[in-house]
Amino acid sequence: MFDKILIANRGEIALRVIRACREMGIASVAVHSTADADAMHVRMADESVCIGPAPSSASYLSMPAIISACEITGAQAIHPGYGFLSENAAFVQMVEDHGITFIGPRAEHIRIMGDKITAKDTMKNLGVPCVPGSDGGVDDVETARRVAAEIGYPVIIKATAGGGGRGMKVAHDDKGLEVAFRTARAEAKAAFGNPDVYIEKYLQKPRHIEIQVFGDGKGRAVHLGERDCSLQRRHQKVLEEAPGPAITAEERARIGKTCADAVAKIGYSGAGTIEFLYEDGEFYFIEMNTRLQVEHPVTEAIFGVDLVRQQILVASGEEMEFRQEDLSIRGHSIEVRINAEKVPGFSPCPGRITQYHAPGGLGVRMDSALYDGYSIPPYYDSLIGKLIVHGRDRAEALARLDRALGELIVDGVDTTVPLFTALLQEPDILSGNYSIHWLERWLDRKFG
Ligand code: MV4
Repeated sequence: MFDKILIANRGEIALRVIRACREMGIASVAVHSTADADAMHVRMADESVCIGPAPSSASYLSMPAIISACEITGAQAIHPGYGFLSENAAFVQMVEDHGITFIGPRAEHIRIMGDKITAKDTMKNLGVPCVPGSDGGVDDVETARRVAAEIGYPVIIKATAGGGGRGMKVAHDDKGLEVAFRTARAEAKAAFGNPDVYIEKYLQKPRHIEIQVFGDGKGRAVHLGERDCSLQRRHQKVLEEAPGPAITAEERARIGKTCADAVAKIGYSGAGTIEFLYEDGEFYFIEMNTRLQVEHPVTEAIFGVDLVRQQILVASGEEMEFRQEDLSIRGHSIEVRINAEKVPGFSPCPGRITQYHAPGGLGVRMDSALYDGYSIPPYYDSLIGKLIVHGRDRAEALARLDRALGELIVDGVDTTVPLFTALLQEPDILSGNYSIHWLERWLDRKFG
């Protein structure tokens, strides 16, 4: 096992990893930008290293600065958290070339899943159900027309280098296809330096369901059910829950096994998430994320497992602490993302926290790096906390969420808390009846 791990991240996820390290008797090294000198992750870690100025391009994304911090402190492994360098295959390569362990999948697997055409082709060959569409990329309008005629309109054109909703265009007929195809390619080239696009049948009212998988890197893998992440605004998740309100135990077991078998077959190591669109009882693969996700705590809550601990165990060459038959679901969990943003425009709202009080009690987990008097810097993501509740069933989780939101105090900046208080009044939210378009339609209706 490692003696010392460097956490190449900030905020609540850095604390999450430091906490796992401490429970495992592993020393932690925080890295920080000059803007984060007073950040909680710096205070909580055993050691810290300043790795550069405020912009993340010169600090949290600086590969040489992070590797130097490892060498200076003698950290044997790097946990990347989410975002920043967590899905950068070149970084993984560089880390390993320096004799340091990357806590995450192999560079090869990150590379495969980073190219959406290759990811889909790989998954299809592994028996994972995919959205009908082009086999591989589409280089010209004529091919695009032929594929669209085959699968039927509407279709969606996506950038292979995209993901997370960037670089997508919908076409409803032959007339719209040419414009959509050309714009998608131009935007893909401009945004990612790669014009390659592919085509899929456009699903009109799906849910976003993602399966948590975990591999030991030696050909064994498990699944930990699904999360429903359909409540999103502009591809930013707002609320996530597990299990998915629309998913049956039979569906979970089936798609879960398909996913676990797929990642076992490629020798995947560590935590991964396989994203699906779910419509009319069918799952359609869209992307795979090769990192620990923001919303992992809802899975931890219902399965009673520590995913970061498993990541560290597997990265150090030890076994994960469970097999599929050891894993079962207890109750229901919901996470809401507390952002320093002003609702309804969601404009970022950095500033000084004049008062912070975290909710507590049975079934409540608050993952946050806030403290009284902390100043949220304007340079980074506006996520300032995650409130995760767990109950015996969905109704209890919802009641607990309402209760916990009432206890939470974040003064000095605007937050997304009022959004969740309002959502808890909505019959569709209370019944779990929502698709990926529900939130934006509700915001339009409510605020215009
Ligand atoms: C789609 C789709 C409908 N049909 N693909 C957006 C994010 C990226 N991961 C994939 N996305 C979508 N792909 C097909 N074939 C609709 C979306 C989509 C979406 C997906 C998940 C969550 C929110 C979304 C919001 C708008 C569009």
